[in-house]
Amino acid sequence: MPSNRVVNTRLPLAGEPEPDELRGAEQRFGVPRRQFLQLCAGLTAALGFSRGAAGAVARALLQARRPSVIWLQFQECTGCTESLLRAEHPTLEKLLLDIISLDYHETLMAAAGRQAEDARRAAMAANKGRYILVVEGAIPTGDGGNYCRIGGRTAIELVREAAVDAASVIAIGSCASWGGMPSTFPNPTGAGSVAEILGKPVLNLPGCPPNPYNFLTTVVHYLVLGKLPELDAKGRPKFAYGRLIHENCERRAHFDAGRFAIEFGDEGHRQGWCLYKLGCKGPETYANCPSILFGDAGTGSWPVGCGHPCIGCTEQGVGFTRPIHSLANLLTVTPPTQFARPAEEQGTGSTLATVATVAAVGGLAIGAGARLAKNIGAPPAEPPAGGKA
Ligand code: FSX
Ligand code: SF4
Ligand code: F3S
Repeated sequence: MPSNRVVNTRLPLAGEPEPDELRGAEQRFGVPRRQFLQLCAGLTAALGFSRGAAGAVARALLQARRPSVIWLQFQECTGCTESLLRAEHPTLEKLLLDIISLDYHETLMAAAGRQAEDARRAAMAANKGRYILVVEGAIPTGDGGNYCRIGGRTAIELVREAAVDAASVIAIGSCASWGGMPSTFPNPTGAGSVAEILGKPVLNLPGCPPNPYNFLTTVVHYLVLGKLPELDAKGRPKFAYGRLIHENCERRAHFDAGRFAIEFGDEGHRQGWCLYKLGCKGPETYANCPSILFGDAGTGSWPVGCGHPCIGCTEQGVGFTRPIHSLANLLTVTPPTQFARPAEEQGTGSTLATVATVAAVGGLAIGAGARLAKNIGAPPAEPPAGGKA
């Protein structure tokens, strides 16, 4: 008689932690060990490491010394913190808050007033030269910095003081990366970026809000290799901002075939056609939104997937600068060869782990992996009825 016993066919990762350590991971992070290892494989692929490095990533998460993080907030809406806390991927926020030592964070700490000020100073002194400074929000420079004072001191003074003894500085969100929404014309408060105020490059994670998975991946890179990931000319990690949204968008086949939504709610919009003519800035915005999605809410959980044009929130000079419904500049025109054929409809979606695995196995960037995974099993389909634009 055939046995009903479920056989575990998963191949162990090279350098995978011992079963005892993995049991510890279950208790510590509150996720089954298989899910934990899948997440590590996803992080490994997102970082562009070879698949064999997933075991080392898992070990680093379990064994590395938790880096101290001091998180300052200035001119912003707290969306960066909110998006981190609302992350639903197997307890991403739990994992993140467990692998770092969040020693100062105004929104999350219980202390207030003088106690909070003392806590910040104590955290900086105790971790001198070793802490990661994360800054959320722009820094207002107008009127001598008077538009943002905390404990009587300006944001300019506070960020400069905290940066002196920081091992690394991360500007999280578009506000901190390049001024973001507070710097919208005519920028009455003189909102500027962290890099401008410090007068030196920092790691920027733009997005309004930024994707928390990119913050987690940056931290994991730091844990595994002891340094921050490679950056582009705008200080953004290449693993997350190396490709245009337009290159990995599930609606790209419609763009290539000339099928556009012209108005919200029209036939093309309802059919999921390209949003370029509604002002989508995907063709000039570098970010991995279509590949890693938001909130782990499944296929389509990103602005374009929900039917709204990308406003270019990660891109200085695009988001909060150009009118939302003006046409984007097309930085690239011809599609790479791995793109879906124009007649092909999108598939049924994929989990992050599937995407990561496909990307890693195929040796492709995660975005291309996502496209591949989304189209696996989706037969070529006739274009939907209705006129082309
Ligand atoms: Fe808000 Fe953050 Fe936008 Fe800014 O995210 S979501 S206004 S980037 O600094 O809190
Ligand atoms: Fe996607 Fe926007 Fe590019 Fe159209 S223009 S394919 S909706 S990113
Ligand atoms: Fe922002 Fe566009 Fe991504 S609006 S969240 S960069 S899809």
